[in-house]
Amino acid sequence: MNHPLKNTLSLMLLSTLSLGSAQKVASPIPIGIAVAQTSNASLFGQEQVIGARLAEKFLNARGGVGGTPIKLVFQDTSGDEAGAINAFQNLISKDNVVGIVGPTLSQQAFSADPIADRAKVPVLGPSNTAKGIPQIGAYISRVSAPVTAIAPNALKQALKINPKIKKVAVLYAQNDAFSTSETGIFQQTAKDLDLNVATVQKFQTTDNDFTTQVTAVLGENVDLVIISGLANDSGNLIKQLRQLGYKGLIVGGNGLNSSSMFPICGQYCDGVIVAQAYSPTQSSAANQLFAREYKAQYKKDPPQFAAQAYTGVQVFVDALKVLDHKKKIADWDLSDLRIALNKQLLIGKYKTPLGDLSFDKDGDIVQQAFYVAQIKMKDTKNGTFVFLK
Ligand code: LEU
Repeated sequence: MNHPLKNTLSLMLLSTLSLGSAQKVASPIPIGIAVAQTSNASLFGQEQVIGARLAEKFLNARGGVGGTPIKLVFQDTSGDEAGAINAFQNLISKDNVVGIVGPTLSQQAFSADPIADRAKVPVLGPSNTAKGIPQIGAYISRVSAPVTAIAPNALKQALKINPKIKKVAVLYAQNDAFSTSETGIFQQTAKDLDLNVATVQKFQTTDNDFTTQVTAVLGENVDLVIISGLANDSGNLIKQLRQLGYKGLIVGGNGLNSSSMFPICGQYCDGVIVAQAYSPTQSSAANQLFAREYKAQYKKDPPQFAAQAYTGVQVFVDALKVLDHKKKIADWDLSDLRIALNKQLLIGKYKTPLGDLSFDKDGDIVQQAFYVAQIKMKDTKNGTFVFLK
């Protein structure tokens, strides 16, 4: 067992493995997509997969990176931290991706992003909106504008629709990092707007029965309800609020920004106000192309999470193109490229479906325009987000 040759062999093997620095970049160029393809979070992840795939198709049809195509490598994060960590590890060490678009939830990002950061692999969050995401590390940026930029818009719009609103109820999922971050902004904005926050109710993203919370809300006679949660929980909460008699306006956060919620709350989704970081009518040439392609394939307007995932892939490709001019991507050492890619993406300017964008020094998105939409249900399963602003 302890044959000297065996030790020599394992030493050789070890040094080959640690020669990660000798690894070249594969062709086609692998870009990791780590989003929720299963679990409740897949209600959002499905839209992200579609957006990323459209970017791959569209950008490769236009020459990829200096003639070399990109190839998306998908690793399902599922909906929890362990799933995201596992997906990130596979993408970094097994699939040798140049960078990662993901994960779906901020709750997952706080666990998985540090792994990529330590490995010096650039991450673009496609939907993480909690405070503090880009501050996780130098390799972490995002194309999803934070709660601070988004959430207040929905409240202001609700006050335009009903200027008489005085008393509000706030509900949030206390086991979710983004929901707790977002509710902080909602509550602060409500106070800034001189609204009276009559009650704050907590729930879990895994809850199905909201009788306790709804009873408390109804007891306060509020004229606005503000919800921060994910799609399944929020959908059920809205339904129960309406069924038990709540008649006022409802503002929903980023987790209510998906038509996947419609079959859950059905006709009761009607009228819910949700702020948006993307509009299908955004006038940039990049968006005209994206929206047209999406519509041709799916017969409806593209949703925000698809547009943001598309944007994440595009930012990587645009930054890779700049580096490719300096030295063909295939000639780069993988770890060197990852480091250079991170630097390049942070200094670039991008023309995307979200409009013109760049990044601040932390890696947070600098975006020009935001919007607000209201849900309009056609029947018990189908509806649309109608843009108010
Ligand atoms: N914005 C959420 C978050 O940061 C995710 C989104 C898919 C609802 O967790």
